[in-house]
Amino acid sequence: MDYQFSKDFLWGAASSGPQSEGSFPGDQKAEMEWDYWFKQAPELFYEGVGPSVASDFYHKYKEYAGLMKEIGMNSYRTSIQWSRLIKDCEGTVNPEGAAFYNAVIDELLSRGIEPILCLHHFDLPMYWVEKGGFENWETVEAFAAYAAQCFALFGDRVKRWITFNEPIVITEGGYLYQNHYPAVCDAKRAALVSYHLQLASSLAVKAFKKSGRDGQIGIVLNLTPTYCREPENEADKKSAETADLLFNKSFLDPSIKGEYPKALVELLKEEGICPETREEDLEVIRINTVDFLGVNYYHPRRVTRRSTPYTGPLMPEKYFEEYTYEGQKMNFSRGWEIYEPAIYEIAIHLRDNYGNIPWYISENGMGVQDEERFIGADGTVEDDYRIEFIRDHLIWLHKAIEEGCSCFGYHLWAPFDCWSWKNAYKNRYGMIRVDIKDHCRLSIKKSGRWFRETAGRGGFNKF
Ligand code: BGP
Repeated sequence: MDYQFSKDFLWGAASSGPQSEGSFPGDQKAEMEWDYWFKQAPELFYEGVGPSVASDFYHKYKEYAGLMKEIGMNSYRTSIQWSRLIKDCEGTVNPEGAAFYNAVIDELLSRGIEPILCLHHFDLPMYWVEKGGFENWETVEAFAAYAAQCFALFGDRVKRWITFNEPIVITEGGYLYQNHYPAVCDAKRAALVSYHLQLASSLAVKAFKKSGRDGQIGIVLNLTPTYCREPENEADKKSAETADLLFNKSFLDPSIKGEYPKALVELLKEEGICPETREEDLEVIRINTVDFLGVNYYHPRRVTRRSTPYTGPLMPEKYFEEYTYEGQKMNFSRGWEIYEPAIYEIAIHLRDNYGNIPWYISENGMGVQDEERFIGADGTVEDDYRIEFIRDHLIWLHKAIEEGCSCFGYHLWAPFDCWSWKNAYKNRYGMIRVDIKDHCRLSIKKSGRWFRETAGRGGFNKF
């Protein structure tokens, strides 16, 4: 086999609670930020589709698990919805929610699929949003208590936990670029939220150790390798370094090394937005580093020095401008560049600068609009572009592993089409098609068949 991966390699895919489950009468789920935002402003969501049904994983989890097995997955990451498991600020457990997650875990395990559970995927319950969300210290403590509850309820069977999915996106989406709730633009609040998210993550790690459960706990970060246009130009290089500091190192360093990069602290101080810290909290971060890392990789970031003076509210773009790389390969549906070698560069960077921490690709994928275009005569979505996308990324990942990088798996986003926040069902990511106009009818795409064969053989040959 030209590209052979290890026997225990994770072949799987990821989704999340809010993007797959839906919420239904009688499930006792509390409202979370996306339910609320959709109710307030449905026009912001593609074709007015909100999270209420999503992919109906709540009712169809057995069918989904069966199909996931059929496409060769040996592992599946999803997230527990805090708002489904816990009813209120007092931490009251919703028995329906607990029963649902127990059933999902058992179903997956019975099919030989390892459940990897994430504790937060952009979905803060409204009872905490109303108290200031992650700007409020109480939310941080409540997150740690909720995490401890999850370890107690499900830790006998779940062996890999994730504290947060893409915490930087919570900050940038909610407090800078306004594509997540509360959709404000305020760098000082953003910095505080980031710091509190890191503390919440570190406290969850601490709670996990205290729980005495076997297993490991990690964090999922979306790493965007940053390339500048003119690497020999000092100002250009600096623009890339600053973007890297803000978007990558701000969670990578405290989560893995237990401390913030000095340059980041200095920059925040210069801007007058550095949160106040307590020595005992920094100690929590120092001690409670993660066991492993999940890397979500979709696209690189290409920057150059500013050509015009920056005006407007404080934003990361004060320090750089993004530019289009001539000849870049694009996924036009999502507007994201496709650049496979970055996956190799991430791996080498983790090997050389982060102690070669064990990690896996926790998301990588290609969202395509109007996939109906590719339905063939027998009704299958012929998504050769997705097969090519996965294969080309795996080739670079394989090279990194050959060179000693500790990557233990590859998860595609997503096993099945799921609800994508404001983009709703615009772009389809799954290896399993979900026909949302026909009661979420499910069918395996061509990529699902390819994945089954690849995972089954533990790799693939050159074409
Ligand atoms: C990641 C998120 C996922 C998922 C994916 C695809 O950043 O963790 O939740 O949605 O991106 O992106 P999008 O849904 O914006 O197309």
